[in-house]
Amino acid sequence: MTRKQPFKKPIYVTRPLLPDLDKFNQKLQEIWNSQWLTNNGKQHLELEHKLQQILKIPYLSLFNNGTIALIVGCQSLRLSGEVITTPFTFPGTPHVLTWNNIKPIFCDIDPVTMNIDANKIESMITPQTTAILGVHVYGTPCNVIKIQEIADKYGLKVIYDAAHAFGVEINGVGIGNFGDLSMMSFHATKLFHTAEGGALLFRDHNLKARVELLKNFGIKNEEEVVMPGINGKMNEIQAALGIVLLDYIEQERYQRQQLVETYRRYLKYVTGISLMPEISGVISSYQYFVIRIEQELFGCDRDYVHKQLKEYNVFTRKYFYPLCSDYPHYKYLPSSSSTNLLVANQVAKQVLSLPLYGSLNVDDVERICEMIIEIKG
Ligand code: T4K
Repeated sequence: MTRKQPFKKPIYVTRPLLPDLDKFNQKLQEIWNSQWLTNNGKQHLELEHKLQQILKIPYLSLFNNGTIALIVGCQSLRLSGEVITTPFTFPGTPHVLTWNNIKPIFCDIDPVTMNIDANKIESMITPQTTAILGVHVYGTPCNVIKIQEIADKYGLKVIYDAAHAFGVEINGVGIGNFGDLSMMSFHATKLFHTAEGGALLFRDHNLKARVELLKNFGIKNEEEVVMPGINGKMNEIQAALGIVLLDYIEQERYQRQQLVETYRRYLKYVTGISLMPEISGVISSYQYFVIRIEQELFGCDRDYVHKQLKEYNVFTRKYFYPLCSDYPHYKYLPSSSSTNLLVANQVAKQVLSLPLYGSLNVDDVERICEMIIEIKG
């Protein structure tokens, strides 16, 4: 069998959506004319308002990145002590707890959704627990109903890292409406982005004022600083990029959907590969397309496929390996033990995030699938 030809140019796991430069320049001209670059300017207000509508959420507050947004989110709910979370996520998630002087307690994950296993949360609650921090990994929603039931029973807050979940809905309800608040990331690698950026989404009117103070040093007015806030503000150039990109999002989603369908069509019958779950009633963010490779059935392991694909100029990513519970800062926590995290340890060795972005075409994806099948041999 002849080997498939490598791609001429590197194919990355993602590429940022970029607008027509002339359109962005027009926005920049507006900003130049206004001489207003940050601190709740016109672009900021416009983007905030538009996103509220698109994401179907009563309150949304823009930030300079998702991590600062989540740090402020924890502060706004006055979380302390211990927070139960998942080890199968980006480092930002547990680090946010650490920056708030909160101890992360790692709970195992569900073998299908790869999100925090709601059935295992209750056994991890202690008198120090103040909240549950779920992550909608790859945009797949957590078991939001069960998590809320547990939180209500024990008087805990619920906070979601929805970094991957732009535009996700459950039966028509925007994902930000679940829990006390959610964070979205608008990093360049996300479906919708502002180069760097993020937002907090919530329903409680009372939270709005506190979040706004916390993200602007706690400044109430020229003479009063009422709490130790931070600088979490999104600037006008970021916001303008977001506004211009909103016109491109639907096309980008459509293109990604075509690519995801192509991956599914090619890979669903390959022995040893399992695909991300499709959950009825859920609108996807098409943020990532992730496969799981089971070595015994596939014939070689995930690391081998990841390495071999580089030979074809395809740069996949192991989102999320290693587990956060294996980082030096967290590995000595009792909840980090491998016996507590059996599923997470297994999943982290299997996952491979394949290239997914709108400027990729269906032929490219077919070629990537054929390469994976060729590697299997
Ligand atoms: N929670 C979760 C669950 C998250 O996934 C993230 C971020 C956060 C919290 C924190 O939110 P932010 O504070 O970032 O708003 C990337 C992103 O930097 C990170 O935002 C994202 N998650 C994570 C899943 O992916 P890396 O370290 O993999 O990025 P990097 O630089 O290796 O980029 C990946 C690929 O993307 C590159 O191989 C090529 C392409 N790329 C990247 C950039 C930055 C481009 O083509 N152009 C670009 O400008 O973390």
